[in-house]
Formats: sequence, structure tokens, C-alpha cells
Amino acid sequence: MEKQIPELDERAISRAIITRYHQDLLSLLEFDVAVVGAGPSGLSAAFYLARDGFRTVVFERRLSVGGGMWGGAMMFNRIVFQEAARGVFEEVGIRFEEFEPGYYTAHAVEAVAGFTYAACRAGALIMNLVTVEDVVLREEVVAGLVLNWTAVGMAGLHIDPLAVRCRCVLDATGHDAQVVRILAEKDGVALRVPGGGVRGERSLWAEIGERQILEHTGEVYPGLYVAGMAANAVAGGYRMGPVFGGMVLSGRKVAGQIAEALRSTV
Ligand code: 48F
Repeated sequence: MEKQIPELDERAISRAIITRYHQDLLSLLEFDVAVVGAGPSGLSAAFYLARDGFRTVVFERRLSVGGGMWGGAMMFNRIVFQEAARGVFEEVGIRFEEFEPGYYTAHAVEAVAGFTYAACRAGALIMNLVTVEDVVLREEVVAGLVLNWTAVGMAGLHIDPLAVRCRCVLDATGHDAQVVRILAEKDGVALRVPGGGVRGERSLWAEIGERQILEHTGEVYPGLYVAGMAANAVAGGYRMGPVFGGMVLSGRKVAGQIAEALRSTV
């Protein structure tokens, strides 16, 4: 017998959206890893963490994911990466071409789509339009996040946020290093970086900046990790301009560090 397809009912459409979104909201009251920022470092970290079986949620304050990848450099929408990052692009399944020995290019839009799809398909949940405005602390450990709708902040409304708990937080917010800055400014804690505070990024030096990104990727306070440009912004490293290899390698590296830490505390 042929299945009866009901007429489209607006209430069913609304019920589906509201129910599914609320199910997701409830599922993130407590989870493993919160990734703040859906740029290249956050998306690549989320891909590897979710693939390793960790319940991973990415919070992105904008409507769109992808961070600084969309426009390549100066709106030329191609991204460049170096030999060391080729394996990440291969694993994620993004097409690329060799330009000169050791230099590769990919279409910026395909890179955004590819990293996003890979993270989602591995099991990461992406919450866009949500701004992280603070952390939850427990006995000098970062144990969660304080969230609000980006639109609430844009409208200047005085509305309290909601809080969620997780086993650790990754600050992948790029040049602003927002989460680490909030912790350092509000709580006056000493970070595990030279000087103990946020130093701010230095001017552009691609080669050294790319190397430093990996050196600076890691845990800067119990329960709080940094990756991508945020890592150099916290530790005072150079910016590297429009080369994206270090970003995705940093995401892969921090995913490994977090996985090791979480496995040892199960
Ligand atoms: O800036 P972004 O792409 O950071 P990234 O992964 O990559 C840096 C490169 O794009 C580029 C570069 C390459 O050489 O230097 O700049 O380090 O992505 C950061 C994302 O974090 C979001 C922001 O909207 C962006 O999409 N973000 C920032 N603050 C918050 C946030 C916040 N408080 N809550 C949620 N999302």
C-alpha cells in the first residue's frame, strides 16, 4: 500500500525545528570539548576530536562559519598552505593544487565547506549565532562556558546568559583570543605562557609565525587550551598573514593534546 503523505502543515514544520534545536540545546548542558570559534583552527580541531569519539560542540558568534578563510587574502578567495599541512587537507578531503614545490592552493569557499562538513560528519555539533561571553570556573579549573545569543549583544539588551559544563575548552577565536583574555582580565590568573598574561600578537613574519603557532598551541590554564592565531596572540608570537597551514596543523595538534588529557582522566 502506498504511504499517505500528509499535506504540509506549518505547525509540523515549526514543531520539527523547535524540537530538534531544543534536543541539541539539552545535549550540550554537559559534554566533552567546547571549541570556541569556527575558523580553520577550530573546525580542524573539532574534526579530529569528534572523529576520536569526543562529544564536541563548536560555538560561533557569527551567522557563518569559516572565520577568516572565506576571503583568502584581500578578497582573492584562494588559500595557500605549505607541505607540512598537505596531510590535513587530504584527510579532510579538500581538493588542492601544487603551485610551486612546497606551496599548495585551495579554493577558499571549498575549504570552508570541506572543513565544516568534515567536522559535522565526524559528529561535532556546530552552534552558530552564539557568543561565548565568559567561562565557568571550578576550583581554578575552566569547567564550562557562559553563552548568549549574538543578537542579544548586538541589540544591547540586558539579558542574562546561560551556562553549560564541559571537560575542557579550546579558544580558537583568532586574533582576539577572546576566551583567554576574558579569563585573564576577570580572574587575574597566571597563564602558562612567559609573563603569565596575554601578550598580544606581533607584526607579520610568515615563517616564524607559522612555527610559533605550533609551539604556542596547548593548555594555557587548567581546562583551557589555545589553537590557531589565538595561540600566537596569547604568547606574543608573530602573525603570519594569508597562509593557512599552521592553523589547521594547530587544530590537529591541540586535538591530540586534548584527547590525551581526557583519556588520562576518564
Ligand atoms: O579568525 P579565525 O579564522 O581564527 P583562526 O582559526 O584562523 C586565523 C585565520 O583565519 C587568519 C590568519 C591566517 O593566517 O591569521 O586570520 O585562528 O576564526 C575565529 C572565529 O572565532 C569566532 C569568530 O567569529 C571567528 O569565526 N569568535 C570570536 N570570538 C568569539 C567567537 C566568541 N566570543 N564566541 C564565539 N565565537
